[in-house]
Amino acid sequence: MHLGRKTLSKFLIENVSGTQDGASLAALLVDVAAAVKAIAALSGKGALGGPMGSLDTINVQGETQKPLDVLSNNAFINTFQQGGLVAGVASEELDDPFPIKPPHKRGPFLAIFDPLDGSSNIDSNVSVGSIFSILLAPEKGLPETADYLQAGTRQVAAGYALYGPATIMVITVGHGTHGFTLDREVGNFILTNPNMSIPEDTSEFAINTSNERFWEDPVTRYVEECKAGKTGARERDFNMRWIASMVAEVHRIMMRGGIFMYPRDTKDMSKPGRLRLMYEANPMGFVVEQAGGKASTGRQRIMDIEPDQIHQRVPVILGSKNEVDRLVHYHEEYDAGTDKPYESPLFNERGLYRS
Ligand code: AFP
Repeated sequence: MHLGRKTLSKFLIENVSGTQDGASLAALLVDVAAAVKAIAALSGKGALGGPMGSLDTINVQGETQKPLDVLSNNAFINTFQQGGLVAGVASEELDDPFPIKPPHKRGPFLAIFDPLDGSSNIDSNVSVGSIFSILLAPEKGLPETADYLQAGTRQVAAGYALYGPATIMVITVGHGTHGFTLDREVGNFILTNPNMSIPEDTSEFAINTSNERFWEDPVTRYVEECKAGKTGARERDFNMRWIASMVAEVHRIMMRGGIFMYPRDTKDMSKPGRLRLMYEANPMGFVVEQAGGKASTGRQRIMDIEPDQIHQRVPVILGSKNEVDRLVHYHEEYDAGTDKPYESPLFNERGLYRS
């Protein structure tokens, strides 16, 4: 039991609910936490909760849905519909956003979410998560798709939940990033990580190297330099991680630093990136920046992008400030034609195969 420690509700009352809009936002974040608790309970049952595997349905992304994708989506939608604090919702699992209609009450916000990120990991019992972004709704009428297409800088709140050994919820309303751990016995989120801070430097990178042949030169240069470790330009060894669950990668970076990359690649020229701007890159960008990190496409700050589609994809490079800056600089050099071609340490002055 954690009597005396600060619950999420107490934190929100003290830090968010100072104004009328703030009180509504605080109440909305309590609703988000309720959906997260429901999903934590569902995902925690594993195969005991019902069939695993895949459904016959395919979402708008062209991905086969899992039962837990659908249940998690329903958990968010039902919570938002009953809560009366949002005017509309958009989800990774829905083709189009939909407005809240009577008999349900509409509120002043728009909620955009990825109900279950990393769901390819469910069957192997690896951590998955939820990501959410909150925007202001138009003051009058039913929200239309165009109303959701706001740059990340206009988010009023964002965060994620990680369903790992413990369920963690990390949120920002623009005054730092704060982490809460679910006390399962009591059902409360407890403030365990106030004012999270991402170390500026790191020796850990995360990227799916199976895509290496499709990367642009600046990314290849950066990753090769990390892999060369002490024998290369960086003169220190790096470690690599890849979970294939963005929430788990971002949470690791929040806790100990690192850089996460899902860069632009040429694997599928119709997609300028793998990750989705509105419910992955923007909310994670907000959370990371509020913890002192950076989030970029390599050529532009993520949160400055003016969206043109609800399911828009973007390249994502985020995490420890100095490493993100370095990779952005490599993009600048590449675009200006001033970068040096990458030289494998195996063949350089000190390498095994000196020419
Ligand atoms: P889903 O939301 O469809 O589960 O996708 C998760 C994700 O977009 C992100 O969490 C991971 O970083 C990425 O997929 C991993 O994908 P790879 O299979 O390309 O490594």
